[in-house]
Amino acid sequence: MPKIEDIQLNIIKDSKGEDTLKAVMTTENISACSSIPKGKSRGEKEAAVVSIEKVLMNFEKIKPKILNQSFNCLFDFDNFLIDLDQTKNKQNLGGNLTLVLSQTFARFLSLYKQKELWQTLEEEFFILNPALEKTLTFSPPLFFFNLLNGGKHAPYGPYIQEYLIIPQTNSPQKSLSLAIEFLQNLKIYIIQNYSQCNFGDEGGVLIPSNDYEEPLKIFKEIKSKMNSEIEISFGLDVAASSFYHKEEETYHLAPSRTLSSQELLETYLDLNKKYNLFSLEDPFEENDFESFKNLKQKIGERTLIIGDDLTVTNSQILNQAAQNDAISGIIIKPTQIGTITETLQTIGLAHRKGIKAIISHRSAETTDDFIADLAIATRAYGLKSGSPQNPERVVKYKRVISILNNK
Ligand code: 2PG
Ligand code: MG
Repeated sequence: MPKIEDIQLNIIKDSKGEDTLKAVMTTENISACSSIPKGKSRGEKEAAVVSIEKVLMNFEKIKPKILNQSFNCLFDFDNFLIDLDQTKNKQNLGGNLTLVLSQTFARFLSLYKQKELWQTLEEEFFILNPALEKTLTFSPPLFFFNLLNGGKHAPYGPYIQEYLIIPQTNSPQKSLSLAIEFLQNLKIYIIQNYSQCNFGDEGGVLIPSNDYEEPLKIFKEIKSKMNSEIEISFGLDVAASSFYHKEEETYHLAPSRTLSSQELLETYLDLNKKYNLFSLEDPFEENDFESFKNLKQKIGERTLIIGDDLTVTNSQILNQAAQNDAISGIIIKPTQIGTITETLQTIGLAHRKGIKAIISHRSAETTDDFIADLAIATRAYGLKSGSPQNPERVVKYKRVISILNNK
């Protein structure tokens, strides 16, 4: 391996207009760069995000140490960072600093080996999870499109954070085209019914109503008019921690609806009867494994019960969730854990436990398409990257399509 001759850390703007990190690693003939996103609805146990000022100071301290070393693989590089940090949640260096370096090193390695990023990640993934190489088969990831934004991602609207469509096709190209058509119809519907159409953080439309069922009614109407040959399923990312009242142990689902977890569970069963939900992400607050389990048992196997804030891409917490039989799917966000190696370990564990991994963007994104390569490399079940309205979201779907066209 060549030594990294220089690393630059730059501050760029994300899709919310806020500061985020971009790193560039160079040698004589290689220049690799990568940038990282940021979440608004963050799980309590996620890797720490430290301030940009502190990141810059930390970076100046560790940069000479990195430049002094030679790393044979991503695993070596990430372990070097983990050792330097010495905390469980990367609070010394900052998970944002470790991740931007880890991601950029993965690109650096690919360029050095003259391979595609997904090939390098695949190699690392199977080194970490050797038994999976023989058992995992490849099929393209399903796309999860968030077309209507609520909760923390919207200035007004329902308290549920994301209303998604999931086209049931193994053609990513057809899936994207269908989502674009659906979104177009949705915009027309919103303009006709609410006179103007605004958008939330992930490029989904907004509605001026707190009614949590309204978006599903609208989706159902649009779906029936489209009459598509490909089944269009619906999903929710409830992000229930964002409207959970700890002291009262209740959920404030809408202005006049405060529910116990049992009542919330029944609400989901009712919605499922009407809308045949394909997936329910974070249906309860992030420490309530028990309610996840109850829902999973009652709702039946057809609906994926997905952990995000619950599991925060952490293999130990995933283990706990699996032991509790709390989930059938897991959201994977590298920012939640702070290195790509640990991300690959968590995805490997998910595969071994029979839990479907869905690789995900964050609400404040950049145009980096790293997660598309990650999804292909790890044989992920799905990719969740918001609405095809915004370039920073579309670029990830398109990267999957382009990888598969050239594979
Ligand atoms: C989520 C994500 C992405 P955030 O909850 O799944 O959609 O949101 O990045 O704000 O955590
Ligand atoms: Mg989520």
